[in-house]
Amino acid sequence: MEANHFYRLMCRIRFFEELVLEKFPSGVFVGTTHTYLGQEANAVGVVAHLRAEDIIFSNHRGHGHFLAFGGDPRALFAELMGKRSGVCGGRGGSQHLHWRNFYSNGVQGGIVPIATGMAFAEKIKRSGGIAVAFLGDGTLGEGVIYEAFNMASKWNIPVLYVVENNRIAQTTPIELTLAGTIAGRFQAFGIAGEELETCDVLDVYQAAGRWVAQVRETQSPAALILHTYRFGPHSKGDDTRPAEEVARLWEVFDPLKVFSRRLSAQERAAIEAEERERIQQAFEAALRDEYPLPSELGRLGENVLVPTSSSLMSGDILTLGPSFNEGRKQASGAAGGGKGIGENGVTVVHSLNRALRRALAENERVYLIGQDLLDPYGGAFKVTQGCSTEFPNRVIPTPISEAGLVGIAAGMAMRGLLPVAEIMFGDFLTLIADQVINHIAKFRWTYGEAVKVPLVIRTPVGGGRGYGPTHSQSLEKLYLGVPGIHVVAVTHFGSPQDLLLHALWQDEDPVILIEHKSLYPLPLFEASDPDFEREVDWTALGYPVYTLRLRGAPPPILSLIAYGYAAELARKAMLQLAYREEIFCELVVPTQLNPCESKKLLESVRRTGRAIVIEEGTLTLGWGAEVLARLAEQALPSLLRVARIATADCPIPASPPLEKAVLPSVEAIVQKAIDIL
Ligand SMILES: Cc1ncc(C[n+]2csc(CCOP(=O)(O)OP(=O)(O)O)c2C)c(N)n1
Repeated sequence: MEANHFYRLMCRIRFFEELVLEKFPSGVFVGTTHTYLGQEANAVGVVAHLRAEDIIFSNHRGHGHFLAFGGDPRALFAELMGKRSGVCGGRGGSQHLHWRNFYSNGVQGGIVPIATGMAFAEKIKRSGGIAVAFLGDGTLGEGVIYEAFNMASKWNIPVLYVVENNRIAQTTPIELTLAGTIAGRFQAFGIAGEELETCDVLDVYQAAGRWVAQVRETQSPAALILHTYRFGPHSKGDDTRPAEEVARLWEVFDPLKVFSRRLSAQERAAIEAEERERIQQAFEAALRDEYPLPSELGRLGENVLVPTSSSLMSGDILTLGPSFNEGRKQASGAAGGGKGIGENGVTVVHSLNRALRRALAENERVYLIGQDLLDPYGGAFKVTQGCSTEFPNRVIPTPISEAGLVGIAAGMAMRGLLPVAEIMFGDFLTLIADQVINHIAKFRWTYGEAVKVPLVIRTPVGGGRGYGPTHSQSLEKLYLGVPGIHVVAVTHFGSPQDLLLHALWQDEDPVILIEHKSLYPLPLFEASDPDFEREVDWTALGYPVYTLRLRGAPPPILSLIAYGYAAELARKAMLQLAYREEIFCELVVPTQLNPCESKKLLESVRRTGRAIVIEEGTLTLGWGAEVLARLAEQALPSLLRVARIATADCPIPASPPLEKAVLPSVEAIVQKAIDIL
């Protein structure tokens, strides 16, 4: 390949990523992004050796790999915007790409065994194809990759593992997480390879050539370890490194600068001008492209509930007219379960943060453990902000090892500590399933009550932000019905602080605390709310159940039952139904999902005769299905009609109109209420 073409591709990646960061704040892109600034030489040098039959499996930082593979910048921009012309029609967003033999996914580690399996298949088929898996240094914390290395070596699988060691994972420097050496990890499995400390694409090209050829010839795995630098933030605006350090990287290690010395001034200017123009054109074309329609959700979108009544679309929140506000009582509902200490005017995220600080201050047994918890970053959603500054020895930053960190936290809990583990996205609850189901939830019972595991696992869940299929889910149902663990959902109708502290101080059983991302910025419900009055009751395990009614409204004829953020949708629907349709509901908001306790729900349905259960997990076999089964078993004969609203049984797309179609909405609740009445 003509060497100047390397410069062209590196410029394409560079200008693409710069424009992404520049335009992100304007709101044209959805979800998130991880730019490849500074690492351009790696993708270009490696991908240049691949043939049509070869496979690339990339990760969250995949734009550079995609563009080096020949991917279309317009399709990539469009994917980041959630447009129909995107690489995956807007379903995946930045981290979930597939075109020809290029694949990427945003869950660390999991791609490594998959790429290995693909290479195995190519070997079995004798296609001559090999696979290349790109992974970051932080991903070396995921245990599952070692299982893949072992099998790849044992079974002689033709896969090249390319580790891009940019020396930092999100905000955590490699020194805090890597024991031994990167090369040693491969040596342990008998995998040959080479390490390279360079930002010159020609060096990468030569080394990659040797190892791609070796993998092809020997039909065995190899490793290429590229020591490199990330020039941009991890995602956008979240760089915790000192500005001078980043400026020095640009100065000394810029692969474009290094290569451009080989070009004449004219050659360089011409390539740069062409690529800049190409990227600008691609961006503008993508901007003009259309969003997909809900009808384009495809095979898995067939059961999506599309609201039919246009009169009910996208109404703003309305406050009730005076007739419904007559007879308004002074706030009497907050019999405990209201707001925690000093919570006037705070948001859900602040309330949770206060809980953690109080817990650390009040009890030396409390430890926080998880990824990127240290200040100044303070956790991906800032729930732990300030904790490591105040309690430096009791906030433990971990590698990207969900199963490992939860296992360690469980061990700490069994030996007398009170750990709070954070799983950065609820989607990664899948990675801890074995730890939770086969270990943590079972120990106490199995060991004849001789041990307890007082571990709290906190995790943000939910969609609505365009994060796409693997960062938007509400997967708590995976743990519902598992004996031995409490699953508890934060609500802004009570005190998240008190809820978290109750989960911690009960000091008996493991708890998974579900925190919907869209709740974080919401202010806590005030007992003096002008429209709603609130009643609080408690489960046997001491978790609150809230019932909300419209002040001064006629008796309710419909129960809305919802937890987490779905309860906020239900609250808005309640206002619309009352104001526009004169349909009066009461809203029951449990916080304890597992073990499932239905007393308050039954009481409500016995009063109203009708129920809609709303949740953000997928519909089939969800929490709502269990609740309705219990109502059917126990509330008859007073039960007249029931219905469920949930996320459709479809992956959650990144594209805004598609995501909106899949997730539960205020309009869907209103429409369903009208339908069943
Ligand atoms: C299983 C899992 N845990 C956590 C995350 C959140 N996350 C996304 S990227 C990232 C850092 C990855 O670091 P590294 O592997 O070094 O790659 P880099 O970002 O430096 O390219 C983290 C923690 C994730 N996507 N998947």
